[in-house]
Amino acid sequence: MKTSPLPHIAPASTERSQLKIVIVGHVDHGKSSLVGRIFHDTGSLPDGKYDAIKKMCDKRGMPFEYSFLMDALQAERDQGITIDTTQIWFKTPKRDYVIIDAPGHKEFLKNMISGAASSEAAVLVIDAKEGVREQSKRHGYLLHLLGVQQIAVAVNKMDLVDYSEARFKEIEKEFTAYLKDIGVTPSYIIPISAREGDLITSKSAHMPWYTGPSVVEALDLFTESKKLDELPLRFPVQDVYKFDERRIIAGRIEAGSLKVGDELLFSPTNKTARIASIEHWPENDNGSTKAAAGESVGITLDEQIFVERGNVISHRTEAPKLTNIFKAKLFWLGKQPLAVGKRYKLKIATSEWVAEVKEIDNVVNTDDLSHSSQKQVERGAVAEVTLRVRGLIALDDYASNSKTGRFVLLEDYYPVGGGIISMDGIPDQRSEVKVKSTNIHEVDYHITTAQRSYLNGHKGGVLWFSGLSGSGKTTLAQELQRHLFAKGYQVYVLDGDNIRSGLCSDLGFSPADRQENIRRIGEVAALFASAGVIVITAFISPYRSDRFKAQAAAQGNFHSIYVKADIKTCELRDPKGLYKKARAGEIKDFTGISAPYEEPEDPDLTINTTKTSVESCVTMLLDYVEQNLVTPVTSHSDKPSDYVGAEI
Ligand code: ADX
Repeated sequence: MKTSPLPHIAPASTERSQLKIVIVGHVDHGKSSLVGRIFHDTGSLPDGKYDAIKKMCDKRGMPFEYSFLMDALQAERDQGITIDTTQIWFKTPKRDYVIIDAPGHKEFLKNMISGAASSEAAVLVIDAKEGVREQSKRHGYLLHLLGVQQIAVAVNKMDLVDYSEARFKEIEKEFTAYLKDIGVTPSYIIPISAREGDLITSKSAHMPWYTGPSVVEALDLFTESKKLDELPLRFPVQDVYKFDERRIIAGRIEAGSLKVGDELLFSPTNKTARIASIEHWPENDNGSTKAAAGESVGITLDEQIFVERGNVISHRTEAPKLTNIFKAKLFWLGKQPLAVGKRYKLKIATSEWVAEVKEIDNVVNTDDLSHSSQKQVERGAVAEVTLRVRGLIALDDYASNSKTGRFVLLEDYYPVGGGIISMDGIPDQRSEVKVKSTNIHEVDYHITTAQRSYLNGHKGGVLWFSGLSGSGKTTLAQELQRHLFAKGYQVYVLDGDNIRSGLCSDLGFSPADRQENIRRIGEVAALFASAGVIVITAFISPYRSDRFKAQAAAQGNFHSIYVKADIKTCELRDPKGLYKKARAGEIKDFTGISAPYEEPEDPDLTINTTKTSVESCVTMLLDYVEQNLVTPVTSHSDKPSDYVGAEI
């Protein structure tokens, strides 16, 4: 929580509308010339620039090249002299244009992928003589991946093919077919000559057969991302500020709109509250009681619920999906290949997670769109992958919302990949966190998780042991507890037999009773974990769905550990003589004999107790705890002393 004044967010210019575009294409297909030409023909060049370049060319006996203009402007931009990323590059009578990717702008992909720069439309340049190249296809695929839906294809250098309609049609046919396969329909395909100035701003006498718009006319026909207003509300929380007694939830509305009095749903907590007020930055305070996509606003609520950065606000209906797993089409930029089991920082809207690559489903060859199964994804490749996080993320299928349906992966703070989300075939897990009670007013605990970790020297978390009766859960839980306690850690064991004589003494072993048993343990364990304790649970927990609920309760602090031993071994061990009784029919619903055990599908750690000594098993568990729960304190402000007496 911050107590600083409202952040300065410059109000968006309201005078003229603006469209952000990207111009992409093969290196030699004439991007620079096109941009240079557009600048010139729209009268957008800085004074004297054209003459200066012309003079220089004449002096050197070179023909004038529009790309030189671009290079000169680019050089200035790179030195930070005149142009910044948000500067208007050219203007038409209709509106201003910002070019996100200037030719040669190396950071383009990173910026696009990270969402630092998102463009609303694109011009993809193809050389009429060379035709569609692998790189042209890759760019088409990338635009699709990055969510740019308005695309104009400029078939450049038509002068070199005698303005041939047949050649143009050939390229048009090939490229349209390719784009169709990836689900992209270009809005316009325009034959142009950047060098000669054909179809840049107006019709061309050289190509009377073409009746569509010129490049600039096509750009003017594109729409600004106003449509976002009409989508369901998505308001990712950027920060929560405290002024007097008021808490202002600040962020940028990515989609939809909201107004005072609206009932809001907060994800992933699934809490609700109404908007009491909309706070405006002094610069653009018009007293309005509503706000819409694209606006940065602060809101206050009618009741105090716990809200933090990364939460996504929506209306109650048409909420984002909640999931710990999703499929993605991803573009990989990392120097090291992406591989199954690797972990990266994941950013979706304002939330950050640690994501693990669960599967690489396909690596896509962008040239012929063929798929292959590979173990890793190399730099520059596109792949379909499954990513998993601990905890529930609020997100959308990319097809329904491009803002909350895209993500970035970072390694050592650098973006290494990004892409779009598909929830095809993955269930929404919101029902797992539904709260039945009403009129609940949660209180803010005032002591943060980070502060507790600082004091304890480790994080709180649930180590959820699951396995058959006799697999070794209790033995390992006790041994692990002993070692962690000796290190001075806050640790506690919740064990089946003990809990069943108290908290769960009313429960038997029917599926419904086991479900309730695990639900209670899951909630208790989550409380222990949020109190900063390492809680080890030793329960058979035979059903996947029940374990999942326990995981959801722990909100990201859950570690599933499969204590694995086959039924034969367990029966041989039979420490409590229960297998014998079960075989004799004296115990009904006995797990492994007359009741099922669903193996954990994707545990964080598997300990095979049939092959490994207790000592080695404990070593593995200790290593796991050190790696996942004991991290050095990174932020000075995690120190409790910084907060003592201070307003949080
Ligand atoms: S769970 O299935 O609901 O997770 P839990 O771990 O709490 O079970 O309890 C399992 C313990 O209860 C076993 O270790 C065993 O000592 C005892 N027990 C008694 N009856 C059964 C049964 N029918 N199936 C499994 N365990 C049983």
